[in-house]
Amino acid sequence: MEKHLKQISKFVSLVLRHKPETIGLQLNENGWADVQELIDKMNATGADVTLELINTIVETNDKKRFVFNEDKTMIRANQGHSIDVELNLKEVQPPELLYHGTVEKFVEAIRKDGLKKMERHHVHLSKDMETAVNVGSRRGKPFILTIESAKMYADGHKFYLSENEVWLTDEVPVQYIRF
Ligand code: HQG
Repeated sequence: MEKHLKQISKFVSLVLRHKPETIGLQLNENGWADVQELIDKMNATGADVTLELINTIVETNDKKRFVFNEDKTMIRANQGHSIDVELNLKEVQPPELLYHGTVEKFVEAIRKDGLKKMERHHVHLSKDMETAVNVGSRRGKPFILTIESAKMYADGHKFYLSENEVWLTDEVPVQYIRF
């Protein structure tokens, strides 16, 4: 069951953040999908998805990746999209420092160009180092960068906080990064 949950959660992530077309689903401009349509279209590809399972995924997902609208007829990913959706993220003042977990092999390029958003909409940062360690560990031995976010903000860079507490910004120029 646990394994099935994780597998479906990854599939939902793929569909709601990156490739809705794999199941012939259309998201609206704000990234929302109709819950029943999502279920039906996933099942049409041979998956085994129920409303109960989707509820469990939304409620128990370790990073709160997904959220329902008020009447629970629509679902979307909180962040992490590579497709073009308008999330209307709220702009907020960041704490003094934020963290980014990466790996050694990217450090030289980051020293040169700063942090770039790459395939995603934003550069992802966290307020605690532990999260950054986890993010970096996805790719190998984590290398943690400390970001002088208060200084960036004072210099006019915008920050957004997603509903699941991921700090987002367009880029981090190298002068704000402590290696
Ligand atoms: C690196 C997961 C070379 C950057 C995680 C990262 C997170 C550069 C990679 C969320 C660079 C992009 C985001 C530059 C940045 N040159 N490499 N100039 N600038 N990079 O996956 O932050 O499971 O797009 O360090 O937990 O790793 O999807 O970003 O290593 O929260 O919910 O380029 O994704 O969440 O990789 O991860 P990603 P990320 P989910």
